[in-house]
Amino acid sequence: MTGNYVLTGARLATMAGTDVPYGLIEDGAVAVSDSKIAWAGPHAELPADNSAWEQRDLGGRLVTPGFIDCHTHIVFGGNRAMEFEMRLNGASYEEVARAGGGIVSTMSATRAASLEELVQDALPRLDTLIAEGVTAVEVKSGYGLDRETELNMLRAARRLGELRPVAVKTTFLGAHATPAEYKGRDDEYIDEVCIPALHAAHAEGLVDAVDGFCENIAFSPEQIERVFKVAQELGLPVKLHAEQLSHQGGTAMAAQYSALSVDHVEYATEEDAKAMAASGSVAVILPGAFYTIRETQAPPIEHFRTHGVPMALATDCNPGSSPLTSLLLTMNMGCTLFRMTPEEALAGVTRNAARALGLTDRGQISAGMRADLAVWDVQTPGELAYRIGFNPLHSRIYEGNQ
Ligand code: DI6
Ligand code: FE
Repeated sequence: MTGNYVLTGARLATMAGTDVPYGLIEDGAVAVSDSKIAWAGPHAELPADNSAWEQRDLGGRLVTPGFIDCHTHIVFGGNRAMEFEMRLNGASYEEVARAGGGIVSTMSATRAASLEELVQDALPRLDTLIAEGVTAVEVKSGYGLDRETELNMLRAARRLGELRPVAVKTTFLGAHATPAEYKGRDDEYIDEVCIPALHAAHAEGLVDAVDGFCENIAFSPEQIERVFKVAQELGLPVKLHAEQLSHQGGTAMAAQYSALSVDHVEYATEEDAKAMAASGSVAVILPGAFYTIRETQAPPIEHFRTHGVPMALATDCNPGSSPLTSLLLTMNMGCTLFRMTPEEALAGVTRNAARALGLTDRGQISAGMRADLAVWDVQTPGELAYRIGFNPLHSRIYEGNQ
Protein backbone atom coordinates (compact mmCIF):
# COMPACT_ATOMS: atom_id res chain seq x y z
CA MET A 1 0.00 0.00 0.00
CA THR A 2 1.24 3.49 -0.83
CA GLY A 3 -0.36 6.90 -1.33
CA ASN A 4 -3.20 7.69 1.07
CA TYR A 5 -4.45 4.99 3.43
CA VAL A 6 -5.54 4.39 7.01
CA LEU A 7 -4.30 1.71 9.42
CA THR A 8 -7.12 0.68 11.75
CA GLY A 9 -7.47 -1.93 14.52
CA ALA A 10 -4.12 -0.73 15.83
CA ARG A 11 -2.94 -0.51 19.42
CA LEU A 12 -0.63 2.50 19.15
CA ALA A 13 2.45 2.97 21.33
CA THR A 14 2.87 6.51 20.03
CA MET A 15 5.84 7.38 22.31
CA ALA A 16 4.65 10.93 21.78
CA GLY A 17 5.58 12.10 25.26
CA THR A 18 2.07 12.30 26.72
CA ASP A 19 1.22 11.46 30.35
CA VAL A 20 -0.14 8.06 29.33
CA PRO A 21 2.51 5.29 29.54
CA TYR A 22 3.94 4.63 26.05
CA GLY A 23 1.50 7.28 24.75
CA LEU A 24 -0.73 4.23 24.32
CA ILE A 25 -3.97 4.47 22.33
CA GLU A 26 -5.98 1.24 22.57
CA ASP A 27 -8.23 1.32 19.50
CA GLY A 28 -6.11 3.57 17.34
CA ALA A 29 -5.90 4.60 13.71
CA VAL A 30 -3.06 6.10 11.67
CA ALA A 31 -3.74 7.99 8.44
CA VAL A 32 -0.74 7.86 6.11
CA SER A 33 -0.32 10.24 3.20
CA ASP A 34 2.65 9.34 0.99
CA SER A 35 5.70 9.29 3.29
CA LYS A 36 4.11 11.10 6.23
CA ILE A 37 1.66 10.49 9.07
CA ALA A 38 -1.33 12.73 8.30
CA TRP A 39 -3.23 11.89 11.48
CA ALA A 40 -2.97 9.50 14.46
CA GLY A 41 -5.35 8.99 17.37
CA PRO A 42 -8.35 7.01 18.64
CA HIS A 43 -10.22 5.39 15.74
CA ALA A 44 -13.49 6.94 16.95
CA GLU A 45 -12.00 10.38 16.32
CA LEU A 46 -10.68 9.71 12.80
CA PRO A 47 -11.50 12.84 10.77
CA ALA A 48 -14.10 12.45 8.02
CA ASP A 49 -11.53 13.43 5.33
CA ASN A 50 -9.33 10.48 6.24
CA SER A 51 -12.07 7.88 6.73
CA ALA A 52 -12.73 7.86 2.99
CA TRP A 53 -9.18 6.55 2.39
CA GLU A 54 -8.44 2.87 1.80
CA GLN A 55 -8.30 1.03 5.13
CA ARG A 56 -6.13 -1.80 6.39
CA ASP A 57 -7.21 -3.51 9.61
CA LEU A 58 -4.29 -4.63 11.77
CA GLY A 59 -6.43 -6.90 13.94
CA GLY A 60 -5.48 -5.28 17.24
CA ARG A 61 -1.72 -5.56 16.69
CA LEU A 62 0.70 -3.20 18.40
CA VAL A 63 2.18 -0.41 16.29
CA THR A 64 5.32 1.44 17.38
CA PRO A 65 7.49 4.00 15.65
CA GLY A 66 10.06 2.27 13.41
CA PHE A 67 13.08 1.30 15.51
CA ILE A 68 16.24 3.40 15.27
CA ASP A 69 19.68 1.94 16.01
CA CYS A 70 21.55 5.15 16.83
CA HIS A 71 25.06 3.71 17.42
CA THR A 72 26.60 1.04 15.17
CA HIS A 73 29.85 0.11 13.49
CA ILE A 74 28.23 -2.35 11.03
CA VAL A 75 30.69 -1.57 8.22
CA PHE A 76 33.98 -3.42 8.77
CA GLY A 77 36.13 -6.13 7.20
CA GLY A 78 36.59 -9.64 8.59
CA ASN A 79 35.44 -10.70 12.04
CA ARG A 80 37.00 -11.48 15.39
CA ALA A 81 35.62 -14.94 16.08
CA MET A 82 39.13 -16.39 16.27
CA GLU A 83 40.06 -13.91 18.97
CA PHE A 84 36.88 -14.76 20.90
CA GLU A 85 37.78 -18.43 20.73
CA MET A 86 41.44 -17.86 21.68
CA ARG A 87 40.44 -15.90 24.76
CA LEU A 88 38.00 -18.55 25.90
CA ASN A 89 40.71 -21.14 25.45
CA GLY A 90 42.80 -19.21 27.92
CA ALA A 91 44.95 -16.93 25.74
CA SER A 92 46.15 -13.75 27.41
CA TYR A 93 45.59 -10.25 26.06
CA GLU A 94 49.22 -10.19 24.83
CA GLU A 95 48.86 -13.51 23.05
CA VAL A 96 45.75 -12.28 21.29
CA ALA A 97 47.53 -9.06 20.33
CA ARG A 98 50.59 -10.97 19.07
CA ALA A 99 48.35 -13.18 16.95
CA GLY A 100 47.16 -9.98 15.27
CA GLY A 101 43.92 -9.67 17.24
CA GLY A 102 42.10 -6.60 18.49
CA ILE A 103 41.04 -3.47 16.72
CA VAL A 104 44.19 -3.65 14.55
CA SER A 105 43.04 -6.89 12.94
CA THR A 106 39.74 -5.27 11.98
CA MET A 107 41.66 -2.28 10.62
CA SER A 108 43.80 -4.54 8.40
CA ALA A 109 40.78 -6.48 7.13
CA THR A 110 38.88 -3.25 6.49
CA ARG A 111 41.79 -1.70 4.57
CA ALA A 112 42.10 -4.87 2.49
CA ALA A 113 38.40 -4.89 1.55
CA SER A 114 37.00 -3.20 -1.55
CA LEU A 115 34.03 -0.88 -1.31
CA GLU A 116 31.83 -3.63 -2.73
CA GLU A 117 33.13 -6.15 -0.18
CA LEU A 118 32.47 -3.77 2.69
CA VAL A 119 28.91 -3.35 1.45
CA GLN A 120 28.34 -7.09 0.96
CA ASP A 121 29.75 -7.90 4.41
CA ALA A 122 27.55 -5.31 6.10
CA LEU A 123 24.29 -6.23 4.35
CA PRO A 124 23.47 -9.33 6.45
CA ARG A 125 24.00 -7.30 9.59
CA LEU A 126 21.76 -4.53 8.30
CA ASP A 127 19.13 -7.04 7.16
CA THR A 128 19.07 -8.59 10.63
CA LEU A 129 18.38 -5.18 12.14
CA ILE A 130 15.69 -4.44 9.55
CA ALA A 131 14.00 -7.79 10.29
CA GLU A 132 13.34 -6.44 13.79
CA GLY A 133 11.63 -3.28 12.63
CA VAL A 134 14.60 -0.93 12.22
CA THR A 135 13.88 1.94 9.84
CA ALA A 136 16.91 4.14 10.60
CA VAL A 137 20.47 3.22 11.48
CA GLU A 138 23.61 5.15 12.26
CA VAL A 139 26.87 3.82 10.81
CA LYS A 140 30.33 4.94 11.91
CA SER A 141 33.70 4.88 10.19
CA GLY A 142 36.76 4.25 12.38
CA TYR A 143 38.30 0.99 11.19
CA GLY A 144 40.18 2.50 8.25
CA LEU A 145 42.35 4.92 10.19
CA ASP A 146 43.77 6.20 6.92
CA ARG A 147 42.12 8.74 4.69
CA GLU A 148 41.06 6.48 1.84
CA THR A 149 39.66 3.68 3.99
CA GLU A 150 37.77 6.04 6.29
CA LEU A 151 36.12 7.50 3.19
CA ASN A 152 35.44 4.05 1.78
CA MET A 153 33.66 2.98 4.97
CA LEU A 154 31.39 6.03 4.74
CA ARG A 155 30.76 5.44 1.03
CA ALA A 156 29.77 1.86 1.93
CA ALA A 157 27.40 3.20 4.58
CA ARG A 158 25.74 5.55 2.07
CA ARG A 159 25.44 2.67 -0.39
CA LEU A 160 23.64 0.54 2.24
CA GLY A 161 20.97 3.24 2.42
CA GLU A 162 20.49 2.99 -1.35
CA LEU A 163 20.26 -0.80 -1.36
CA ARG A 164 17.75 -1.19 1.46
CA PRO A 165 14.61 0.68 2.57
CA VAL A 166 16.27 2.17 5.62
CA ALA A 167 17.61 5.64 6.47
CA VAL A 168 21.37 5.63 7.07
CA LYS A 169 23.06 8.40 9.04
CA THR A 170 26.84 8.45 8.77
CA THR A 171 29.26 9.36 11.53
CA PHE A 172 32.97 10.08 11.03
CA LEU A 173 34.99 8.26 13.73
CA GLY A 174 38.57 8.87 12.59
CA ALA A 175 39.54 9.35 16.24
CA HIS A 176 38.77 5.71 17.13
CA ALA A 177 42.30 4.33 17.52
CA THR A 178 45.85 5.13 16.46
CA PRO A 179 47.05 2.85 13.65
CA ALA A 180 50.39 1.02 13.96
CA GLU A 181 52.19 3.43 11.62
CA TYR A 182 51.47 6.25 14.13
CA LYS A 183 52.10 4.22 17.31
CA GLY A 184 53.06 6.56 20.13
CA ARG A 185 52.31 9.60 17.95
CA ASP A 186 48.60 10.12 18.64
CA ASP A 187 48.78 13.88 18.13
CA GLU A 188 50.39 13.50 14.73
CA TYR A 189 47.72 10.98 13.76
CA ILE A 190 45.00 13.48 14.69
CA ASP A 191 46.65 16.32 12.76
CA GLU A 192 48.00 14.44 9.74
CA VAL A 193 45.30 11.83 9.14
CA CYS A 194 42.12 12.29 11.16
CA ILE A 195 41.47 15.98 10.52
CA PRO A 196 42.42 15.94 6.80
CA ALA A 197 40.23 12.82 6.35
CA LEU A 198 37.33 14.62 8.02
CA HIS A 199 37.71 17.54 5.61
CA ALA A 200 37.85 15.17 2.62
CA ALA A 201 34.85 13.12 3.79
CA HIS A 202 32.83 16.26 4.43
CA ALA A 203 33.71 17.63 0.98
CA GLU A 204 32.33 14.40 -0.51
CA GLY A 205 29.08 14.77 1.46
CA LEU A 206 29.79 11.67 3.49
CA VAL A 207 29.48 12.99 7.05
CA ASP A 208 26.31 13.61 9.08
CA ALA A 209 28.07 13.78 12.48
CA VAL A 210 31.51 13.49 14.09
CA ASP A 211 32.45 11.08 16.90
CA GLY A 212 35.56 10.08 18.86
CA PHE A 213 36.69 7.42 21.33
CA CYS A 214 37.73 9.22 24.50
CA GLU A 215 39.45 6.66 26.71
CA ASN A 216 42.80 5.90 28.35
CA ILE A 217 43.42 3.32 25.59
CA ALA A 218 42.33 5.78 22.88
CA PHE A 219 42.27 9.62 22.84
CA SER A 220 42.23 12.30 25.54
CA PRO A 221 39.49 14.95 25.78
CA GLU A 222 42.04 17.53 24.50
CA GLN A 223 42.86 15.44 21.43
CA ILE A 224 39.18 14.85 20.63
CA GLU A 225 38.48 18.54 21.15
CA ARG A 226 40.78 19.38 18.24
CA VAL A 227 38.59 17.21 16.02
CA PHE A 228 35.40 18.73 17.47
CA LYS A 229 36.67 22.23 16.66
CA VAL A 230 36.93 21.23 13.01
CA ALA A 231 33.46 19.67 13.16
CA GLN A 232 32.15 22.95 14.55
CA GLU A 233 33.79 24.94 11.72
CA LEU A 234 32.16 22.59 9.22
CA GLY A 235 28.76 22.92 10.90
CA LEU A 236 28.64 19.22 11.84
CA PRO A 237 27.11 17.96 15.11
CA VAL A 238 29.28 15.89 17.45
CA LYS A 239 28.83 12.84 19.68
CA LEU A 240 31.33 10.93 21.82
CA HIS A 241 32.25 7.48 23.14
CA ALA A 242 33.04 8.50 26.71
CA GLU A 243 33.58 7.07 30.19
CA GLN A 244 33.27 3.47 28.92
CA LEU A 245 36.19 1.90 30.77
CA SER A 246 37.31 4.75 33.02
CA HIS A 247 36.47 8.38 33.77
CA GLN A 248 38.41 10.68 31.45
CA GLY A 249 36.24 13.79 31.42
CA GLY A 250 35.04 13.37 27.84
CA THR A 251 31.40 13.86 28.81
CA ALA A 252 31.94 17.34 30.24
CA MET A 253 33.98 18.33 27.17
CA ALA A 254 31.36 16.93 24.76
CA ALA A 255 28.62 18.82 26.62
CA GLN A 256 30.51 22.05 25.93
CA TYR A 257 30.13 21.27 22.23
CA SER A 258 26.38 20.60 22.64
CA ALA A 259 26.95 16.96 21.70
CA LEU A 260 23.89 15.20 20.29
CA SER A 261 24.81 12.25 22.48
CA VAL A 262 27.40 10.85 24.84
CA ASP A 263 27.65 7.09 24.49
CA HIS A 264 28.54 4.18 26.85
CA VAL A 265 28.90 6.43 29.96
CA GLU A 266 29.31 3.58 32.47
CA TYR A 267 31.77 5.69 34.49
CA ALA A 268 29.89 9.00 34.14
CA THR A 269 29.25 10.91 37.38
CA GLU A 270 26.28 12.89 38.63
CA GLU A 271 28.12 16.06 37.54
CA ASP A 272 28.37 14.58 34.05
CA ALA A 273 24.63 13.87 34.07
CA LYS A 274 23.97 17.50 35.01
CA ALA A 275 26.23 18.73 32.22
CA MET A 276 24.40 16.48 29.73
CA ALA A 277 21.03 17.73 30.92
CA ALA A 278 22.20 21.33 30.44
CA SER A 279 23.53 20.64 26.92
CA GLY A 280 20.51 18.53 25.93
CA SER A 281 22.75 15.55 25.11
CA VAL A 282 21.24 12.06 24.99
CA ALA A 283 22.88 9.28 27.02
CA VAL A 284 23.26 6.36 24.60
CA ILE A 285 23.32 3.17 26.68
CA LEU A 286 25.13 0.22 25.07
CA PRO A 287 24.47 -2.98 27.05
CA GLY A 288 25.90 -5.23 24.32
CA ALA A 289 29.42 -3.91 24.95
CA PHE A 290 28.93 -4.01 28.75
CA TYR A 291 27.90 -7.66 28.44
CA THR A 292 30.60 -8.71 25.98
CA ILE A 293 33.53 -7.25 27.90
CA ARG A 294 31.96 -8.38 31.18
CA GLU A 295 32.04 -4.87 32.59
CA THR A 296 30.72 -4.55 36.14
CA GLN A 297 30.19 -0.81 36.45
CA ALA A 298 26.65 -0.04 35.27
CA PRO A 299 25.85 3.40 33.80
CA PRO A 300 24.29 5.85 36.30
CA ILE A 301 20.70 5.42 35.08
CA GLU A 302 19.29 6.95 38.25
CA HIS A 303 21.30 10.16 37.76
CA PHE A 304 20.11 10.38 34.16
CA ARG A 305 16.52 9.99 35.36
CA THR A 306 16.84 12.49 38.18
CA HIS A 307 18.38 15.17 35.98
CA GLY A 308 16.17 14.55 32.96
CA VAL A 309 18.82 13.24 30.56
CA PRO A 310 17.05 11.39 27.71
CA MET A 311 18.31 7.81 27.38
CA ALA A 312 18.67 5.89 24.11
CA LEU A 313 19.63 2.23 23.64
CA ALA A 314 21.70 0.96 20.71
CA THR A 315 23.51 -2.21 19.62
CA ASP A 316 27.03 -0.70 19.20
CA CYS A 317 27.32 -3.53 16.65
CA ASN A 318 31.08 -3.99 16.13
CA PRO A 319 33.34 -7.02 15.69
CA GLY A 320 35.20 -6.62 18.99
CA SER A 321 33.17 -5.46 21.96
CA SER A 322 29.61 -5.95 20.73
CA PRO A 323 28.92 -8.40 17.89
CA LEU A 324 25.20 -7.76 18.39
CA THR A 325 22.56 -7.13 15.74
CA SER A 326 19.34 -7.19 17.77
CA LEU A 327 17.67 -4.08 19.16
CA LEU A 328 15.05 -6.28 20.86
CA LEU A 329 17.77 -8.09 22.79
CA THR A 330 19.40 -4.72 23.50
CA MET A 331 16.12 -3.56 25.06
CA ASN A 332 15.96 -6.68 27.21
CA MET A 333 19.56 -6.16 28.33
CA GLY A 334 18.86 -2.51 29.16
CA CYS A 335 16.05 -3.65 31.45
CA THR A 336 17.69 -6.69 33.01
CA LEU A 337 21.27 -5.42 33.34
CA PHE A 338 20.57 -1.75 34.08
CA ARG A 339 17.02 -1.78 35.49
CA MET A 340 15.67 0.49 32.80
CA THR A 341 11.89 0.21 32.55
CA PRO A 342 10.37 -1.40 29.43
CA GLU A 343 8.93 2.02 28.59
CA GLU A 344 12.39 3.62 28.85
CA ALA A 345 13.72 0.82 26.66
CA LEU A 346 11.13 1.49 23.95
CA ALA A 347 11.72 5.24 24.14
CA GLY A 348 15.42 4.39 23.86
CA VAL A 349 15.05 2.79 20.44
CA THR A 350 12.48 5.29 19.13
CA ARG A 351 12.03 8.83 20.41
CA ASN A 352 15.37 9.24 22.17
CA ALA A 353 17.31 7.38 19.47
CA ALA A 354 15.94 9.88 16.93
CA ARG A 355 17.13 12.70 19.14
CA ALA A 356 20.60 11.14 19.48
CA LEU A 357 20.85 11.46 15.69
CA GLY A 358 19.39 14.96 15.53
CA LEU A 359 16.31 13.62 13.69
CA THR A 360 13.22 15.66 14.58
CA ASP A 361 10.83 14.05 12.08
CA ARG A 362 10.64 10.52 13.47
CA GLY A 363 10.68 8.34 16.58
CA GLN A 364 7.06 9.10 17.51
CA ILE A 365 3.65 8.39 16.01
CA SER A 366 2.04 11.78 15.49
CA ALA A 367 0.85 13.97 12.64
CA GLY A 368 3.65 15.38 10.50
CA MET A 369 6.18 12.65 11.39
CA ARG A 370 7.57 10.31 8.76
CA ALA A 371 5.46 7.19 8.31
CA ASP A 372 8.19 4.84 9.61
CA LEU A 373 6.32 2.23 11.65
CA ALA A 374 6.71 -1.28 13.04
CA VAL A 375 3.72 -3.62 13.49
CA TRP A 376 4.13 -6.32 16.14
CA ASP A 377 2.36 -9.57 17.03
CA VAL A 378 2.22 -8.74 20.72
CA GLN A 379 -0.49 -7.62 23.11
CA THR A 380 1.38 -5.04 25.15
CA PRO A 381 4.47 -2.88 24.51
CA GLY A 382 6.21 -4.35 27.57
CA GLU A 383 6.46 -7.69 25.74
CA LEU A 384 9.01 -6.23 23.33
CA ALA A 385 11.63 -5.94 26.06
CA TYR A 386 10.47 -9.00 28.01
CA ARG A 387 11.10 -11.84 25.56
CA ILE A 388 14.63 -13.06 24.89
CA GLY A 389 15.61 -14.22 21.40
CA PHE A 390 12.13 -13.87 19.97
CA ASN A 391 11.16 -11.62 17.10
CA PRO A 392 7.44 -10.81 16.94
CA LEU A 393 7.69 -8.33 14.03
CA HIS A 394 4.61 -8.64 11.80
CA SER A 395 5.43 -5.96 9.24
CA ARG A 396 7.32 -2.75 8.75
CA ILE A 397 6.30 0.47 7.04
CA TYR A 398 9.09 2.65 5.67
CA GLU A 399 8.27 6.15 4.44
CA GLY A 400 4.67 5.07 4.06
CA ASN A 401 5.49 1.98 1.98
CA GLN A 402 4.48 -1.39 3.34
N1 DI6 B 1 34.23 1.26 21.96
C1 DI6 B 1 34.41 -0.05 21.98
O1 DI6 B 1 34.05 -0.79 22.83
C2 DI6 B 1 35.12 -0.34 20.81
N2 DI6 B 1 35.24 0.82 20.10
C3 DI6 B 1 34.72 1.74 20.81
O2 DI6 B 1 34.72 2.89 20.47
C4 DI6 B 1 35.82 -1.55 20.48
C5 DI6 B 1 35.95 -1.70 19.01
C6 DI6 B 1 36.66 -2.93 18.64
O3 DI6 B 1 37.18 -3.65 19.51
O4 DI6 B 1 36.70 -3.23 17.44
FE1 FE C 1 30.86 2.24 19.56
